[in-house]
Parts: sequence; structure tokens; C-alpha cells
Amino acid sequence: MDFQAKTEEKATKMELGATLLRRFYREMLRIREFEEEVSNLLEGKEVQGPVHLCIGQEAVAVGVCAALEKDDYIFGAHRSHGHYLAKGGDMRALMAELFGKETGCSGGRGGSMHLVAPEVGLLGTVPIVAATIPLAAGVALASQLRGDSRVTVSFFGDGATEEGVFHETMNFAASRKLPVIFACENNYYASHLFLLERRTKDNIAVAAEAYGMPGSRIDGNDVVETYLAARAAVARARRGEGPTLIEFITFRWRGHVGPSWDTDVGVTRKVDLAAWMKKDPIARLRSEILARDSSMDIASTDVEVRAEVQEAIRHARESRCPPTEKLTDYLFKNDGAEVLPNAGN
Ligand SMILES: Cc1ncc(C[n+]2csc(CCOP(=O)(O)OP(=O)(O)O)c2C)c(N)n1
Ligand SMILES: [Mg+2]
Repeated sequence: MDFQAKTEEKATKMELGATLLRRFYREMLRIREFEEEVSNLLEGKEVQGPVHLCIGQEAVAVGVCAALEKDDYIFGAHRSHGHYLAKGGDMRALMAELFGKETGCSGGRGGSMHLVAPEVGLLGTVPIVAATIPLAAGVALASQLRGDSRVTVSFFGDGATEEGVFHETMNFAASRKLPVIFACENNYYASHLFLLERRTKDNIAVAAEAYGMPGSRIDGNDVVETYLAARAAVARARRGEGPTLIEFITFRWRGHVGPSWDTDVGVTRKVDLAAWMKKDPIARLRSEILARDSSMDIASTDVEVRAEVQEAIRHARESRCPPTEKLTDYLFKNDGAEVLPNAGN
């Protein structure tokens, strides 16, 4: 990037108002506090089942979703609490889902890895690695055929780029100029394997070039950067110019699954984790906000967010489990069960 471009980018950054930065802060903190509490609930076995935490990666979900309208669509994968919350999904319904309660966003039948919030454009999260990438392209194709100008984002990990369907979808989306954004969260690990143990080069974004679409590599722990990159990709998609691949460089603090830290998984992770924790996206933004205006009241946001999470836990605890005879309701289409309350639109 030349000096001129750098200066212009800085100018754009400074144009972002304090209100937007506060919104980013609040949204990232909601994800962080929610997941910290989920971690405690997992330790206490009040929440059970596989849960993949995205602590440390909050800036990607928040920056990208802030560049979208409510009507736009997203798809996630197995690590998608952040995507759900950032797109505007109801926190109480998410917590209830993790508790397996009827008031959960998937009626308590899906758990952490099968989330839906169609009322805010989250069409689904699926733990089969890369499974939602073609679904996102399919929805983008539908938008293109309808001419409704909606954009679809597919969130997936670095591991998903090693699946064939990622490449097939990139090719199809580029050749049809589909309004879809491929948002790769490169946290350098797929389960317990470091990226360079799985591929010869650390160059995911380069794939875009092969398929004839723009590709960029962004600091995924800088929410302003993630927002600006997504905003440009959204504008391009809405202009009918087609897809973009954005590789967000980030790191998950917790282990692959559950509340542990996975520091025994290779020497690399142990060393890297400490370095990445210093790049905490939330602490960084907090300092940036206070550097702009030291009188800004951030503590009240912290208090409100914590209260919201506690209220979500209370709601989940007080909700009912699905009755035994209804456990398979909603699992199959046309099985006679009524449609989930929030899944009809
Ligand atoms: C097709 C398929 N293969 C393997 C798995 C087992 N699996 C679950 S998550 C995961 C790692 C995914 O890594 P990445 O895409 O980088 O996402 P991250 O966990 O880092 O967020 C694997 C291999 C799976 N769920 N689906
Ligand atoms: Mg990964």
C-alpha cells in the first residue's frame, strides 16, 4: 500500500464518529461477557454439549455485521455465538438454546452449533466444516434473481478453506458475480493443527486472485479495519460487481472446544497466546475511544452489558425444557410439528 492510500485510509478511520466506536465496543463486550459466563456455566456443567468459544475474535463478527443492514443475510459455522449476537440475535434466546430450553433460538434442539435468527438475517450455523459456504452463495443467487439488493456473508475458519466446496463456491460466485462476501477468520488453528502443518503457505487471501475476485488480508483484531474492509465489500456487492474474499487475521484465546485454554497443544500456541492476548480487540478499542475523549463514560456500558448477560442466564434457567414427547419436533420438515415461533419468516 502506498503512502497516499495509507493517508486516505487514516482519514476514513478518523471520520468514524464516537457513536459508532461506542457501538462497536458495546457489541464486542456483549460477545465477550456472554462467552465468559458460558465458560463458567460449562465448568459448572449447567451448560452441556460441545461449545466453541470465539473469545479474542469478537472484532470480526462486530465489524462485518456493522457493515450490513438488518435485511442482509449471514451464515456461520460451529463457532458462531459472536456472529449471532453481532447480527442482532436475541441474547436471551441464545443463552436458552445453550441450556437446551424451549425458549432457545432453535427451540432447544440445536445447541451451540445450530443457531438461527431469521428475523435478523442469520439463516443458519452448521458445524460441518465449510457446509454453509455454498448455502451463502445459494442465498446470494436468490437475491440476485429477485433483484432485492441484499448481501450475504459467509463466516468460516481457516480450516474451511481446505475443503473442496470452498473453492467450488468461490469459482461459482465469481463467475456469476454473486452478492456474497467470503469472511475467513484465520485464527491459525483447525482443531489442534497449526496452519503450516496443514498447508505449505500462509496465503489464504491469495485464492481470490485465482478466481478473479478481490482478496484482502486484514488485522482481524482491529474492529475499525474489519468494518472498513466489510463496508467496501458490501458496497461492491450491492453495485452488482460480485464477491470478495476477506481474510481476517485473528486468534482464539480458548481451546478448540469447551472452556479450556489448550495451552498444552504445541509450543507455538502457548507462546502465541500471550502475544495475541496483548492484541485484545476490546482493550484496543477502549484505549482508542479514551484517547479521543478521556471523559467518555465507558463504565456504564460495562455495567449494562453485564446486567444483560445475567438477565439472559436468569431467563434460560427459568425456561422449560421441551417435553420428552416433543423432542424430535422441528427436526424434519413436514413432520406435522408446528414451525418454530421465530422460523416462519
Ligand atoms: C467436514 C468436517 N470435517 C471435520 C470436522 C471436525 N472439525 C470440527 S471444527 C474443525 C476445525 C475447523 O477449523 P477452522 O475452520 O479453522 O475453524 P475454527 O475452529 O478455527 O474456528 C474440525 C476439523 C467437521 N466438523 N466437519
Ligand atoms: Mg481456525
